[in-house]
Formats: sequence, structure tokens, C-alpha cells
Amino acid sequence: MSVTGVTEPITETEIDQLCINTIRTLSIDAVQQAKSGHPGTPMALAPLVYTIWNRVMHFDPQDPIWPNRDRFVLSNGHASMLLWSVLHLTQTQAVNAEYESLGQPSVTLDDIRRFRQLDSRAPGHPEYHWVSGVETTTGPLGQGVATSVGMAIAQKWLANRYNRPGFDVFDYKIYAVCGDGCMMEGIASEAASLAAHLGLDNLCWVYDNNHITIEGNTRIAFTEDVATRFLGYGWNVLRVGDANDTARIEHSLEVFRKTTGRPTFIILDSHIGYGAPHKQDTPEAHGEPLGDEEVRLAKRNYGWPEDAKFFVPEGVYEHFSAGIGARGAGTRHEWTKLFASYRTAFPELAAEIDQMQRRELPGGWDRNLPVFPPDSKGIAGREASGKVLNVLAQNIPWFMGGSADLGPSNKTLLTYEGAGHFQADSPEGKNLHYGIREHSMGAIVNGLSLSKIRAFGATFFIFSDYLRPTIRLSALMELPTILVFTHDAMGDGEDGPTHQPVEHLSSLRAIPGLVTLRPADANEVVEAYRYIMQLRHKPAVLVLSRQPLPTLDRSRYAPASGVAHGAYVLADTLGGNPEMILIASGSEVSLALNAHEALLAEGIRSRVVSMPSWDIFDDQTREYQDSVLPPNVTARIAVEQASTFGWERYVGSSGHIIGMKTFGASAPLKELQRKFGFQPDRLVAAAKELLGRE
Ligand SMILES: Cc1ncc(C[n+]2csc(CCOP(=O)(O)OP(=O)(O)O)c2C)c(N)n1
Ligand SMILES: [Mg+2]
Repeated sequence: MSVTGVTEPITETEIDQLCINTIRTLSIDAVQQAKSGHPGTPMALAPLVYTIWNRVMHFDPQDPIWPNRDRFVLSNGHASMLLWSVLHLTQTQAVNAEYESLGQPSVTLDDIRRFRQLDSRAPGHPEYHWVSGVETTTGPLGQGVATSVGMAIAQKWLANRYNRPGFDVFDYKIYAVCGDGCMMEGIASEAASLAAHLGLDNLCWVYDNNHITIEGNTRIAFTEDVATRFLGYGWNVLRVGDANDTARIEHSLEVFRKTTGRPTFIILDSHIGYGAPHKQDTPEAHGEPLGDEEVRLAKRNYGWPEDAKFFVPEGVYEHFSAGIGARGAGTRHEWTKLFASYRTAFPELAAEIDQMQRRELPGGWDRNLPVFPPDSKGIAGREASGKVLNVLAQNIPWFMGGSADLGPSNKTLLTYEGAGHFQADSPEGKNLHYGIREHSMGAIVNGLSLSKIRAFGATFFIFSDYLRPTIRLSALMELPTILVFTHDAMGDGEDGPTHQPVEHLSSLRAIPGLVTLRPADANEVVEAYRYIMQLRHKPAVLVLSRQPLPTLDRSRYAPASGVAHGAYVLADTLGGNPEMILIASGSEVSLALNAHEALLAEGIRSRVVSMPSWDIFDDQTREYQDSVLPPNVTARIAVEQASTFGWERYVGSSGHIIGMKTFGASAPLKELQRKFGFQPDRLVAAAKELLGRE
């Protein structure tokens, strides 16, 4: 090999090696150019990724969203150059958010040259909404593997619902690559345990066992026997002792494809920074550019022209095209033919698949949604939600979910005839049992959603912290996931401060792109679901009460459809020219109404605004916002059983906020309401004070 080119490869092995070294050197050069990034793991795992992509995976670069493609998840997202290299070398095509092909490569060589730079399609970590061919956003370690379990559940459910004898329309597999970091993160353990319980034999994790993390050798913090751990979960555990042995890698992947009844875990012994004489097997190879001299030496070791940069030798694109390209195109064309006859034989099922793939809802999806009659005793938010979920799940075949062992409390159980429970031997079930695994529940919901299933998860609102990182990823990926959080505030009374959310609403409201909704009564719950279900690219969180809330008389007050605006005038003063405004969400809305009546009786012109969602309200026109909160009415009180944090934006500097500034306490709800000031008298007094009245 010379500086000017590479000699014509002769054997299959040589061209394989050339492709592998192209992945390695593109990664090295990109990191070197960016002066930041992670070269070592791409250098070590290039043979693995090459084998999965070019030898095994059914994936058509021409159509990266073909529904029956195999999925590839890079859970050690810092090794993103692996993905950018293969997406580029396979010439995977770009698609937009409307699922249309853009007729251009997803990742160009120029993007790679501009690795980690603004607008490059080769960003620091794999980003789902940004680069076609990325199946899920990764980087927070453990998330990718946990998400892959959701993808595997989805495949099983889809296969069960849609496959028919002779028509295996869904038979894809899921491959996830991970490192020591993913293995140490708790979320991966939760997900691995559930994957084995559910017998997900469509799922393969490959563990890059290189004994290196940022601080050094894993002996400083990670000495468990990972193989025994996975055997304990019930996985099929294989080992490949040399990450450069592509034949062994390919064989182990074949064993995976033939294994039934359990997921497969392949331990791959590798050398981080493989080929760099001074950096191999060191933590420096993990996250620092190699440096010019070391780059030259590594290239010399690979038999590469030492001064060539971003060099793709002749024959490399062609070899990917003849490998994954031809195989992917072949299987996709066969599938397309199969699906055409499937459409003739099973038109309704085919139509469902079409709609689901475009994230549309079936006709009649909202028929029979309940309307709750006025009732001063009312029902709990969670009860109303349970009724809605049971209607939606019957109207939308691919709508499903469950709770982290709190189904009876969250009221998320689907109880209608035939709803079923998803298990290894009942993959038709629509009730998912995540177990007490909130962290991975969030990731699994993401994985289901990435597979186009409309999925929900549920737990107590207090434990939303446990899955916050996954909610953040839903928002970042623009996925329409749904989280149902009940026991929204002090209603959990006697359970005390460990179970009483305070800062959670503020924390979720701070996540860009997430819709947080806290409905005030049963009809607001219905309208909240009506709004959420129509979202195609945004996640939503529902925050629901444990205790009954009065069902408001909508002939007296404004209709609950106002929920779709995030906030609306629920009750007003005659003539609609208020001198003060009470703003509330959830259980505090009826409290505000009580105070409102008392204020009116005293001749104070008050208005009540129900504000179930800041996020939705902030998206309304300025005109609408001003009609709800007229700028000249500065006497405003916000009341919410949660941290006061952030309410200043609606009450202004001269307003007043009644909320929590401490944790709660263990006592019956009524006493807590008294102790923390959630009583009509307090609102009335605050209103008078603001207005300077006695
Ligand atoms: C949740 C989380 N914590 C910390 C980090 C920062 N981080 C990125 S890579 C890394 C070390 C990962 O080690 P390993 O998975 O063994 O990767 P390798 O260096 O072997 O590629 C850490 C701590 C992260 N990305 N995500
Ligand atoms: Mg490692």
C-alpha cells in the first residue's frame, strides 16, 4: 500500500480488512480533526460493527425506515464514529420527519470531516431525530440497551398481531452494542432481567469487554462476573475471545439467530485503541484524539497510507453495496412483494400497519370516550384515566402499556375482555408488566415508541424521578410517549414526604418539548388524553390525583375542551372584566372556584383560570394568552400543591403564589391542606391583601 492508493485487493479477507480499517481510520481522522471525541472504541469494534452490518443485518440503506429491518443500537454512544462510518460507507439515505426519502445520503464524508461541528450529520453522539439510520439516541450509558428491550417487546407483539401463516411480515432482530459503562448502569440490569423473563430471543447484546473506562482499568470499580450475572438472569451467554476474529463473531451471531426462548449476550474481549502502539489498552484511547504521531503509527500498523486523511479506498463502497446493500435490497423487495399480497389477503391489518408506521390514529379512535356528569363528590383523576385508557386501548389496536407494579393504584390496568397480559407465552397481551423497574420502564416505552407502538408507562408521580432521564430522551427524540403519573401531590397524605411530590412538576416543565398536564377534574382528564393522543412528535406526562376531585358543572363553567389551549377561563366575573385572577391546576382548581365564589359574594371581581399545562399554553398566540391573562390585571394568585418554583412567570412580580417551599408531612390530607395553606380562606385573604381591601 502506498500514500497514493491501495493496491487492488484480491481476496475476500483482504477486502473485509480494508473495510474494517476504513471504519477505523475514518474514526481516528474525525476525532483528530475535531480535536475531541472517542477514537479507541471504534478502533476496537470496527470488526464487530462491520460483521453485523455487512454480513448479518437485514437493513436496506436505500430505505432505512423499512418496517421489517433489523435494528442496530449503539448503546456506548460515545463510539458514535462507528455509526457515522457505517452509515456513510453503506450510503444510507436520509429521510425526514414525515418519513419521506430526501434522495441524499444521511451522513456524507463532509459530515464526517465536520464531526462534532454545528449542523454536521455526524454529531458527538447518535441522535435519532437528527440523523437517519440512528434507531435511538444514545450517550447516557445504559439507555441504549434498555431501549432495545422495548424494541424487542414491540417486535414480539407486532409479529403476534400481524403475522399470518406464510406471511411473516415482522420477523426482525435487534442488535445492541454496549460497553463496561452500560454494564455498570443499573438501568441495564433492570432491562436485562425483564428481557430474560419475557424470553426475548429476538434480542442480542454484544458487550465490549475491554476492561477500560475513563478512570482506568475496571479493576478499580467493576470486578463482578458479568457472564454469571447474565446466566442468572436467564440469558444465553456466549464469548468471543478476540474482537478481531470476524469468523467467530459471525458464528456467535448465527448462534443468536438460532437460539429460542431467551435473549443472547455475547461477551467480546477487545483492546481499546487497537493498533495504536502507545495508546492501546489505555484510558487515554477512550476519549482523547490520538495525536498526529500516534495516528501515523496506528495507520502504519493497519498497512494504511500514513498521511492519507478521510480516505476511502477503492472497492470499499462497492463491498458494502455488495454486502448489506444487496442483501438489504433483496430482503426488502421480497418483503414488499409479500406485503402486497398480505394487503390483498388482510386489507384491514395492512391498513393498521400503514397508519401505525405514520403515527396516525385509526378512524373512530376517540369514539365512546366518557363524558362525566357534574358531581360535587366527583371521581379521582386516576379513576377517570383508567376509564379512558380502557376505551383508547379498544379503539387503537397498537395502543398499550402498563405500570411498574402499581397498576391497581395507577388504575392503568386494561380490564376489558381480551386485553390480555404480555408474557413470553402470551405476546398478544396489551397489559405490560414492567415490574418494579421504573428506570427501564421509561426506556422500554421509548423502545416501543421507536417501533411505532403507542405506549404508556405508569407509576406514582413521586417516582417520576426514577425515569426522568428516559423522559428527557423521549423529548430529545421527539417521541409521542405517554407517562401516567398518579398520586400527584399531598393526596397521598399518610404516606408522608417520601411519597409527596414537590419539585417534580417544575422539573418536568423544564424539559423542552415535553407536554406536562395536570387536569382538574374527570372531564379535563378526557380532554387531556384527547390532546395527547393526537401528538405525533412530542411526549406527554399526565399528572393525576389519587383522591376524588369534584366533577365541575360545565353548564356553569367553561367546557373542558379548553384543556387543548393549556389554560382557559373557567369562571369569570360578570361582564368579563376581572380585577384579579386565580390560576390553578389539578386539585387546586376546585379550591380556587370556592375562593372565587366567596370573593364574588364580597363584591370582588375575580376570575378563575384552569391551567393544566404550561407547555401548551405557552404555545398559544399572544392574543389568546392575553385574553386569558389580561396584561392589565396584575393582581394574580397561583395556587398549586407543588413547588412555587416558576409560577412568577404567570403571576408577575406583583402576584402571589400559594405552593410548597418545603417537603410535605405524614398526616391525613385535610390536616396537610390546613398546615400548608391550601384552603379557600387563605386564597380569599391573599386576594384581599393584593387588592388592598380589608
Ligand atoms: C450515564 C452516564 N454516565 C457517565 C457518562 C460519561 N461517560 C462517557 S463514556 C464513559 C466511560 C465508559 O466506559 P465504557 O463503557 O467501558 O466505554 P469504553 O471506554 O470502553 O469505550 C463515561 C463515564 C455517560 N455518558 N453516561
Ligand atoms: Mg470499557
